[in-house]
Amino acid sequence: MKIVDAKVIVCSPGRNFVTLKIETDEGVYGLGDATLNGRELAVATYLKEHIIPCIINRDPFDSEDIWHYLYRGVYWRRGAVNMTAIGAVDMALWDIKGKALGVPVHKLLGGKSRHRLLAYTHAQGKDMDETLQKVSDILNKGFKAIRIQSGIPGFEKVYGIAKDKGTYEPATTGGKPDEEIWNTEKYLAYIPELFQTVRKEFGKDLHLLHDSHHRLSSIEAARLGKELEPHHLFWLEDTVPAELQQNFEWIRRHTTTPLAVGEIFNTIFDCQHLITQQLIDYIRMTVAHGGGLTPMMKIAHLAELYGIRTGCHGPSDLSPINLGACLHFGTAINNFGIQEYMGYYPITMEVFDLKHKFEEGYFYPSEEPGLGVDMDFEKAGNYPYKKAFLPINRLEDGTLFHW
Ligand code: CS2
Ligand code: MG
Repeated sequence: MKIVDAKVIVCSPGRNFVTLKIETDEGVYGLGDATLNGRELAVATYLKEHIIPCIINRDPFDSEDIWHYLYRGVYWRRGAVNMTAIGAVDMALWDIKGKALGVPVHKLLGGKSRHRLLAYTHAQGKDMDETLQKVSDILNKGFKAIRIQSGIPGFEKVYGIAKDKGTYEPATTGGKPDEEIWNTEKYLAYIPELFQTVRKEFGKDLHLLHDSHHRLSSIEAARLGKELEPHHLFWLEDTVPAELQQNFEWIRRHTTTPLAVGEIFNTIFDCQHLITQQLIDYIRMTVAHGGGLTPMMKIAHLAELYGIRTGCHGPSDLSPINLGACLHFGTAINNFGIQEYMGYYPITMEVFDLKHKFEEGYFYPSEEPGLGVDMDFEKAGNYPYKKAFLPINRLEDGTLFHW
């Protein structure tokens, strides 16, 4: 089997998505998600100009060698744009292998380690009341795990909270990023109260998660983790910016709240120290931004040795192709923890078709050959790319801060 062509499809059904379609001489094609929110065209161009020419005529079954060719072969390793492009190629190759052999991708990765996969979604509201109402709505849909985010008194916009009644979308279209304002003290004063109220209203059985979006110092994260201990979180995510990983040692010394990190990591080297020192409980790297299924399997196996479980990033700003790949990955590995599932705009699902069944808070493994995700290329053409940026964040005095 040979790769004969590859195309990059940039479309915007509800939001921007970049898809790589790899075609073979046997008529089988594979799909990979190459979306990098707010930097879509950088990955699309990198694929078109620098990667596609290198994979033509290669055998798609040689996915391990192709991965190393693209990772080591460029000399310039790592980085979100590079790794997202490599991830899309790798995803598409596994899709081709599965389709060519007539088996779902999880069968090639190790088979079925479970018959269903726990998923969490987001409850988010502009204030406490709206957030509690969302928790109740989500529970009625059958979810067993909910990430709770709420607008903070005194702030107009906060990460994780939809601008209107609709789905949360962090990027805004237009020529330049939006700006948000932040105050950590106000946040730290409000969040424990929010979780106390949620536990009081909805009881102990529900899994609760929370994301601090990299905004705390290590000592602030330790304080939050400690104050949330009575509410037994499933995880506290992205407390500190993870460039300085010693931070996690400080947080660990002070709290038993489980920690999750990794949505912006892109290689095993970003999480190796955190895993081998057991400084985290969940690794949140996802297939698209983590360089594909090939390296993600190695990361999962490393994490397995240290009792660390996975919790792949699954926002609506990655396409259903990434979610499909994450679900095969989660089906096959022993140390699956949970899968993020924000859901998609209905218009997104006019273009993409995900075969995994979702019911009462769980995904069920798809038996479709390959990744079990398809795309209507004609419909995709009706939704052209719209320039969009993720916001930036400033403190009240104007200092540029972490978003
Ligand atoms: C978030 C994301 O899903 C999450 O946990 O942190 O919504 C993140 O902000 C976006 O994916 C950025 O594009
Ligand atoms: Mg997050």
